[in-house]
Amino acid sequence: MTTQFDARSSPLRLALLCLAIGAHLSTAKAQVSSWEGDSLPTDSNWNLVAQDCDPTVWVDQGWYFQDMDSTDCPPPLEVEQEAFRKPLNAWVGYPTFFVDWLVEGGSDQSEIVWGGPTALAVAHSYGVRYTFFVARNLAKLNRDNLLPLVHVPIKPGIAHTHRLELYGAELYVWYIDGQVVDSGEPEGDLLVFNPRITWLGASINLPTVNRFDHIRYGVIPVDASGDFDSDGSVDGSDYPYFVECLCHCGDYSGAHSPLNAPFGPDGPVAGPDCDCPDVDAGPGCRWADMDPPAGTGDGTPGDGDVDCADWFAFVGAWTGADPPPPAPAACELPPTGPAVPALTQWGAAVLTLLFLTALTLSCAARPAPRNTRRRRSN
Ligand SMILES: [Ca+2]
Ligand SMILES: [Ca+2]
Ligand SMILES: [Ca+2]
Ligand SMILES: [Ca+2]
Repeated sequence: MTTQFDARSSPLRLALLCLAIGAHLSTAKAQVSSWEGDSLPTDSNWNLVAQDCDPTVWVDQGWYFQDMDSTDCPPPLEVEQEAFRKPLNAWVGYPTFFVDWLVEGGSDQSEIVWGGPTALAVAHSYGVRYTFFVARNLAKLNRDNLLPLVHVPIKPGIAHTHRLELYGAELYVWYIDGQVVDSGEPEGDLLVFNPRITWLGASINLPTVNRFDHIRYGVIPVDASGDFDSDGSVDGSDYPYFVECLCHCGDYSGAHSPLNAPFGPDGPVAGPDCDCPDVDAGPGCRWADMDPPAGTGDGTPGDGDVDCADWFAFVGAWTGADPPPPAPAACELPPTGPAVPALTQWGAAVLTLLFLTALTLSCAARPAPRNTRRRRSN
């Protein structure tokens, strides 16, 4: 499995693809599969398992759109839909697994009862499954018809990041926009008995325009590793996801994702101007929180955020054959600047010097106290 980008769409993606290819020649197999919504699903090895009533689909700036209206769809289905599937057999036996997808469902929650407007499911052949439905204003999880359904209202009009994390048969966690909305003990381990992932868009009773930014899945990366795709290397395959972590700044709608932005000629090299100190990295970016914690911590890397300190740690951990890209604009050092810790000392020294100079000037300009002048006149 490899991360996939549409190299046709921008110089950035071409540069990233070259970095990724160079990295994969020298490292282990990536354990994350990623579709970034910038190509047709069937061009990214998704198997088309259902297509009815000729849905209109297109790709625009890193999003995959589905425009569907069942009004004129013929019987017996009278539904407009398309569904895609991939096997997960390559992940059988792994202790952890995640699915991360950013989606906006285009029609209201009444469609959820009928299975639309969007759904994503991971399941194996003997009962363990997680089926998510995402409408414009509501998300639902069905793990089993014998278990309570979980309904979560969501803000309409924007896309939301959903994330399922699985830890064997011990724990499942469902996040929306970085917040836990449901968790508990699974009915069993997903990664046995022909597991697979399926997703769809559908118009059953209401017309809809759905959009998908990405669907990523695989092994949960190790915290503070810098290794998004768990291939044992920190390189160009991890870089775009690191930059995304650097830039989300708590906004999970994809509005500020550098992976979707129309990059300028300097985009792939200089990087976007992002820095989010003290903003929670979120569950999808713990791997990118790599800096030493401030103060007297226990030495565990990571202080909770992904900011410029993490960028320098990421570059420090770089193992790719090609040199790492230059720092994002927000994280550039002065041209002749020293290393990061010394920069802080240097800044403190300048501030101290400025303070002392200001103090001296202030004292020199201050008139003598009035009572002193009185005493002299006496
Ligand atoms: Ca995308
Ligand atoms: Ca990697
Ligand atoms: Ca920080
Ligand atoms: Ca950090």
